[in-house]
Amino acid sequence: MTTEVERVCAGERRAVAAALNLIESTRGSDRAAAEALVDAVAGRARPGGQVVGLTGPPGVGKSTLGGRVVGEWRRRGVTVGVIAVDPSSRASGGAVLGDRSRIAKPAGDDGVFIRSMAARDRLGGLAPGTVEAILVMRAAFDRVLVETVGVGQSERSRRSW
Ligand SMILES: Nc1nc2c(ncn2[C@@H]2O[C@H](COP(=O)(O)OP(=O)(O)O)[C@@H](O)[C@H]2O)c(=O)[nH]1
Ligand SMILES: [Mg+2]
Repeated sequence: MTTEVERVCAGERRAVAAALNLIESTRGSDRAAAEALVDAVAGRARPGGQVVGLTGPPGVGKSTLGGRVVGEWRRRGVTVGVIAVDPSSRASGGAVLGDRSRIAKPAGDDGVFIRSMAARDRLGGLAPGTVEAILVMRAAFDRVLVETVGVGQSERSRRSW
């Protein structure tokens, strides 16, 4: 556990991905480990770090703005974690592919880590585990950007599915 926490705090991509998988795991037996990990990283935010959220209705320009913000942060040499919360397809249970993380990772840039999370049936624009994922990313990267479905998007999607 200690090793995993240190690897997350060092910004190791594989450790961050594993931590996020643990948080999103639906196996009940993973929950205690996920909570222990989150507790361990919660106090390890990068000094001077920032968490920025973008929300709003679909098509308003969140991903476009977010991509520019990420580019500027990278120009300044800070590392960035992005969490993109997608409304879920009820049929597939997964994120809607067409709206998946439209903030693109600049090719060959290991200073940007992007993760999509499905909002599932949760209303209000955050996925289950989003806050835990923010705590992990806040320990791993200098900046964290969260793009959420606007309040109302899942609610509307729900009717059309
Ligand atoms: N005219 C104009 N179009 C924009 C602007 N920002 C984004 N767009 C366009 O609006 C569409 C939706 O943008 P996107 O960033 O995907 O919105 P999101 O759904 O909120 O993430 C895309 O076709 C963008 O190119 C803007 O400032 N002005
Ligand atoms: Mg978007």
